[in-house]
Amino acid sequence: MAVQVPSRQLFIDGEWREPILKKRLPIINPATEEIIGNIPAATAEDVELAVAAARRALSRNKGKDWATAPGSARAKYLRAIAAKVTERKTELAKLEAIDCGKPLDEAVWDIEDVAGCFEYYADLAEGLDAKQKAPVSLPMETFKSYVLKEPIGVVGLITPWNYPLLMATWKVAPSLAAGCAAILKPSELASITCLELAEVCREVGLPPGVLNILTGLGPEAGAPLASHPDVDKQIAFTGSSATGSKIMAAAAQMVKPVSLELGGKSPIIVFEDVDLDKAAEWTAFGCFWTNGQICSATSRLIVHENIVREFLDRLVKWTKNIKISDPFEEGCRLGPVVSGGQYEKVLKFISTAKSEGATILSGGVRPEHLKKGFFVEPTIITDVTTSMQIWREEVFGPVLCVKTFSTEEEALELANDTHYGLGAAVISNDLERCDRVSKNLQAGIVWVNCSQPCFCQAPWGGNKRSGFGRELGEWGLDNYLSVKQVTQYVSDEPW
Ligand code: TXE
Repeated sequence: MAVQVPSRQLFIDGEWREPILKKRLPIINPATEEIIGNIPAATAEDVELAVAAARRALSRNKGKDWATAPGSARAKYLRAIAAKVTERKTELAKLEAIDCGKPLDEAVWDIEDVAGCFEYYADLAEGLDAKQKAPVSLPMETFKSYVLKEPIGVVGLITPWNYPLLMATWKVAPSLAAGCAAILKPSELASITCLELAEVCREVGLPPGVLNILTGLGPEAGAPLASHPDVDKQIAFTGSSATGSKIMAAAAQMVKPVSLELGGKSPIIVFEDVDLDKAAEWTAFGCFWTNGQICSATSRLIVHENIVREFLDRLVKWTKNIKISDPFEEGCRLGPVVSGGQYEKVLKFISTAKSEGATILSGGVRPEHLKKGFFVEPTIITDVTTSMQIWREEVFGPVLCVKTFSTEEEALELANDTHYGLGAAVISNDLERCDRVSKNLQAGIVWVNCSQPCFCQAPWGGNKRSGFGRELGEWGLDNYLSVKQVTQYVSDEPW
């Protein structure tokens, strides 16, 4: 399918600007391995311009700036962005699909979620006005106290490639709703739709400098943003634990807040009382959706020993029916992984699992009918021990590893046997047991009788090495607000 990739520049201070060093990076279609365009590559000099523009956006017009305007005024822009995104939905979905390899239908849902998220934070921006000056009850009548919620200021946002526009939106929408000015640095592996978001912002007349978008490499564009002294929140980040740790170290030098949404190795526990077909479907969905390139993918299956054989039979059958193809083909359910690097990484995980003694029950290779592109068959690995790399480390690919259990305690022990703590799923018809297990799972998100559904109203984020801070819902807005206490002495008596 012909998709025209627009040629764009960096978006700084409401305008398109060529990167100062004039560098550009190729865009590779992961389904064909062909170069289909290029993106501008920002460096520290461009970061300087963007941070200065964001600062100006917060101090324009003597107090009538973005930050101090009523939330309802900002909400109008967020709604206008949502409307434009909806208007351009099909085109944006095609650009997303060709850039990161996700099936076109899925990309359409992502873009719908993008519009929904801007709408949702428009509502919260409006609600913010009524929440100002919330009284605090004090133990002494001689004092009166209230709380102001104020935007943190200039914020840096660094995002990954698996849901390029949606992950950016999870940060852009609440930060703008809060009254912050933002600099977004999307992943160099999938930036096209974020640059289109810039065009959308230009078209709706978002005040200059409120959102700046700098594409480019992590060390060249992301690192200078993460260490810039004029950024107040440094950084809202989604990505790998290794990069998250570097960002946190840079922020620590300046004592700046960060929120980190990092990797995961999330478990899915399947008890013996389940409907096997339904449980197999959720298990497959939980691990192979978006090719397992989801931070919360439930990639460790912990299944009751009494049903393991029958369950795996159905799961393998299920995965064999998944259509793997170019994302634009009718009925495609799995496209390629995002890049050559990611493809090599996934295959290496599989070969290491084999060499450590695990069994590749199905998949593990490139599908025979696809000679080009970064395609990997959905892979199920058994005979896994808890010391193997495949059990411990995030693959970020369509790879499920399996262990069995006999008691609930054992299942929980296995589920919590990880440095990560992002998602977890439990499948059972016994809802009391589901409640009990949910309480004992060490994760920021627990799914019962499902895996991966995500709503912009509910908090999202992890514990342990999966990071901290919560995105989405009101928690997402709080990420970009600081709380000010105002306390007044209201007595005539001398203090
Ligand atoms: O991640 P990075 P990559 C995991 C997944 C994947 C691995 C590597 O396992 O295989 O990470 O992917 C920017 N200072 N996840 O290399 O490096 C980078 O440009 C500032 C899980 O893509 O973390 C991009 O915009 N920024 C994850 C963003 O960080 C830097 C999603 C993420 O890239 C930087 C993605 C630096 N020094 C990958 N170096 C999830 N949790 O969803 C890089 N970046």
